[in-house]
Amino acid sequence: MKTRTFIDQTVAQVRSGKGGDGSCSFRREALVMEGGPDGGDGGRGGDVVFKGSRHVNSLVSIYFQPRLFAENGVDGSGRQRYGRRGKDLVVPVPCGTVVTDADTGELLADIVSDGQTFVAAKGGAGGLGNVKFKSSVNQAPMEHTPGGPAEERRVRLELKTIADAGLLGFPNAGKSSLLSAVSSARPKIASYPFTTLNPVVGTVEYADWAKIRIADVPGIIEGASRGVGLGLAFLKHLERSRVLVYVIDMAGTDAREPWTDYLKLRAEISAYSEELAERPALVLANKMDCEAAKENLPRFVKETGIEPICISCTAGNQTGLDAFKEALRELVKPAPARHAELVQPPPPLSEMPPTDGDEIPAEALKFAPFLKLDPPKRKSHPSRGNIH
Ligand SMILES: Nc1nc2c(ncn2[C@@H]2O[C@H](COP(=O)(O)OP(=O)(O)OP(=O)(O)O)[C@@H](O)[C@H]2O)c(=O)[nH]1
Ligand SMILES: [Mg+2]
Repeated sequence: MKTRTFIDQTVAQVRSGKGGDGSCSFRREALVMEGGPDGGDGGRGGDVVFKGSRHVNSLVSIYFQPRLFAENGVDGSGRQRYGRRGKDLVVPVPCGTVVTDADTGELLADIVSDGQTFVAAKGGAGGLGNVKFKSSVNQAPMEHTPGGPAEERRVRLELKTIADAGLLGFPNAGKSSLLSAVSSARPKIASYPFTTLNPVVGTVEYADWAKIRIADVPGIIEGASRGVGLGLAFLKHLERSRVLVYVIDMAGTDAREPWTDYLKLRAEISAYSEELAERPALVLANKMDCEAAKENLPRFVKETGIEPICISCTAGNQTGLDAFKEALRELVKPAPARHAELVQPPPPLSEMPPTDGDEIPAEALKFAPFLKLDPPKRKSHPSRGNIH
């Protein structure tokens, strides 16, 4: 049986653990008269926690196991035995997961980074045993409290991939070929439509360690906004992208016309979201190694009024990819990684502030943070009134 391995939205039922009840008990022992209260507290119930993880890229595990229940706290018991607290249920989710209340639609959390946590259901507090109520005027208390109730709700989880730029185009336009040419991602490439069925993210790296994440999503065809082909549901993965990259098959494979491809693409994106269609965009003319592409290019410019960046992604015949990377960088403008600053050589000794004698000037100390030159702490002395 073929199972689904990529799920980008699902509904889960979360339930935290109930707190354990406090105990009401009295010490009973041979030869011990009126031993007094000794009922311990209950343990608190476990939380259900969603935790962002870069090792997870889909919500498939929650899809197949949507009931997420944490452990209850254990009741307290006699001899002041406290109940064990219930274990938290920590559920890893991909970075980019949006958590909403499935019943009210309220936005609860947007988990975007690795290690970020969100407590979806808080465990009940542990109850108090009767030992907590003893006092000089109440030496045999019968009071004890029950554990706090569990929290339960239905949450909707939706993955919105985090990428700076998104590739858009008809099936077979060469989106996956482009991603594998400019990044180390290896999406499946083949000459039949809808090869890519799930979003794939690759990272383009620049000489100064700046990085841009690009998402490749399934191809779009005319009528996608009405559900034709794979529809437009996967466009939610581009909602966080700052730049859209239209990849046009300039060779017109499958008897298509590049200029109508572009206009249809724009119309489908506008039907999905006007705001998305307005975002900054780059237009790429792919397959420029083909003769047909060279013939189609002037007509494309005339029909659309757009000068595309001409590229070719086939191995051994790659052209225009550097121009694309630079244009993309200009639009996204990522800051270089801090690593670049760290490899800067230290200033030459001649530029260091001068030192003379025993005194080290304050500016020179900035270059030697490893020297702990704070004045020694004064020792306490009984004559100063310290209590020992
Ligand atoms: N001649 C030529 N062929 C290309 C070029 N880029 C991609 N192709 C071919 O076009 C076909 C489709 O490429 P893909 O990268 O799978 O296209 P895609 O846009 O990802 O297609 P889907 O995933 O189906 O939407 C493959 O056979 C590629 O070898 C190019 O620059 N020149
Ligand atoms: Mg593809």
